Amino acid sequence: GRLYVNRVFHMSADKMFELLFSESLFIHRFMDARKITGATFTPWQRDGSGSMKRTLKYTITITNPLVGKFSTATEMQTLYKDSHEGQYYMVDAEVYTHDVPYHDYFYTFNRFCIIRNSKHKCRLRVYTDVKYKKQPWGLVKSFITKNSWSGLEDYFRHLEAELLEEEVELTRGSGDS
Ligand code: YK8
Repeated sequence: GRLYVNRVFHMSADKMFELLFSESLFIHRFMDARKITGATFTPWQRDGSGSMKRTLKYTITITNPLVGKFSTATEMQTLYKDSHEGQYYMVDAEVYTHDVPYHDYFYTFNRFCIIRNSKHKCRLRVYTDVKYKKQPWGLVKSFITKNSWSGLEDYFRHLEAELLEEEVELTRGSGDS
């Protein structure tokens, strides 16, 4: 896998969790900017193991010329029970893109770790991996992997940039350090 984001942000761990994992204005604006439409979110619900789960469905707009312009997607998120409010959050997201070529072979696994640094600082780490449900032919596999990495890199670079913008908004005039 790859580590796409690994940086300290000038906001609390709670704030970061709220921005990314509630139906925040931030995430709605980010989805608009990525042309991710028709998003539905189930509420966070506790499962048998004590973790929390929710499911997102949306339609993504794809810029890769090899692929159709749109795909529906399902994202299943798990917030681990050993996450401690205010201190540490770990969320795994499995993303299935239903309408791209070879969609029945792979999905994307994203792991988000939000770690409290101090009252007004946290570290965000995003690790992503392309996972295979069945083994495709070697050439197909490298094709899928290569095209997934480029799309993911673009997405997480943009997410990081938008979080940095948000950080500026949040710290403006607050005087915290
Ligand atoms: C989520 C991974 C692959 C897919 C795409 C498919 C190429 C098909 C390969 C062929 C278009 C928001 C991606 C990047 C679409 C976007 C997905 C996003 C960024 C040519 C064989 C959508 C995170 C996420 C996970 C997986 C990404 C897809 O929050 O290349």
